[in-house]
Amino acid sequence: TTKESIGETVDYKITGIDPGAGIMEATDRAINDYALEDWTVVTGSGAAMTAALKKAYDKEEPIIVTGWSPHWKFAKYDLKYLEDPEGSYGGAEEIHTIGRLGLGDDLPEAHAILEKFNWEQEDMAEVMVEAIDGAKPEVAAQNWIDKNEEKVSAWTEGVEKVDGDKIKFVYVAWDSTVASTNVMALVLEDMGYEVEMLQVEAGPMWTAVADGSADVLLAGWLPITHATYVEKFEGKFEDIGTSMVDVKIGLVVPTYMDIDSIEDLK
Ligand code: PBE
Repeated sequence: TTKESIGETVDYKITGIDPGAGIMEATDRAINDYALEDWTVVTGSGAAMTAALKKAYDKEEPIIVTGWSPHWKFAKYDLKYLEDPEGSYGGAEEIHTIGRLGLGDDLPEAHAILEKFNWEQEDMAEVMVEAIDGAKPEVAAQNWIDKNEEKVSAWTEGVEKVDGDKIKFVYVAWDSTVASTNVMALVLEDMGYEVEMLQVEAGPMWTAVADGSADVLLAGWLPITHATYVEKFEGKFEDIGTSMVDVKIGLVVPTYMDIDSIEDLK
């Protein structure tokens, strides 16, 4: 008998997430760059992806998922990124805070805080792990804030409290984005804001900030992941600041799989 190819063992399927995610566009690029025309990328959601991963992992079955860091899955499972010699997924990415035009004039205190907002991957992972272990996201976020007063006060230092000004966040149900949005919502609430958090899909998230119907999004992954959105809405938003560096997207597999590179999928 001949050894089954990796493709055969996973039915030539890559488990993706929601269609508007930048990582899905990057995965289409990878299919093209590595000539993987026999493969399909299954769309779903972040939650469906992690459910499929858990199911396969528990049985030590092969699976290939679209993955990103920071993410709690790396704390829960032994996983590895497939090497990407073609660079379909870019390299070190950054998470940018993206605001609507005029935010600095209308809500200068919030703008000042958002400008200084930056934290480490371990911080975000801590919030995410606590949430996946059963805490409500806002509880996990508040616990992190309570343990990290110095980091939070570096963002709010010198900024005066406001009296019930309204600010609206848009976010996607990606666990990493849920974590950051909950933390910043609580920080701004503590500074006197009345915060609204609206969960949407990736395209509508960028559209809402670009057309001014929302104030801010915290999940602008640049320069590659959201390049298409940045180009589409050029001149219609403000890149307020970088909240995290050295983040990453790619294809992720359990370490028990005997495969190292996207090239091995051919
Ligand atoms: N992600 C998490 C998003 C950005 C944040 C990597 C799933 C995306 O692919 O667009």
